[in-house]
Amino acid sequence: MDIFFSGSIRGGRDDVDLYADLIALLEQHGTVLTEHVGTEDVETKEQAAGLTDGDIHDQDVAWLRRADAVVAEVTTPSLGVGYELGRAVAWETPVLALYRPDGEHELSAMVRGNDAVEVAEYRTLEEVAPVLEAFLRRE
Ligand code: 6IA
Repeated sequence: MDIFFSGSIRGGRDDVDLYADLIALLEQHGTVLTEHVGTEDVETKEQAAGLTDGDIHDQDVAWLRRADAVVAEVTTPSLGVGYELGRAVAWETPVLALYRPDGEHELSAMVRGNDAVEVAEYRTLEEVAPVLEAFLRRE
């Protein structure tokens, strides 16, 4: 199973270590196409590799199209994550949005109010592991 993990980059990197932990959990269930989202210095690395914003957009949309399931961490609001969720929903790719209610941002109604998006609230990694397993087992 190809899994697209979506998490904030330019929206803010406060949760990058959590993204890495979530990606490690997801790798137990399939191939994560977007491991770089959990890499601390993704921006520096990609700048060094000479990737333009156009390259990044085109590559990400291609991975998103290929994915069997999308898992997004949506606690840190991100335009890119919201865009990816919208495209995944339009393609009818199953989407799980993980949200920590203790954060400083209320979850967008465009995510929580979307029947095509499964929203799971959680506080700890231990809590989220069975949620991931149940979601991916269904897909
Ligand atoms: O708006 P955001 O940057 O927070 O959007 C984050 C989402 O867009 C992630 O889920 C990624 O799939 C995608 N994305 C945004 N920026 C990048 C990126 N590098 N590399 C890969 N995926 C990205 C930006 C670094 C640049 C300075 C070279």
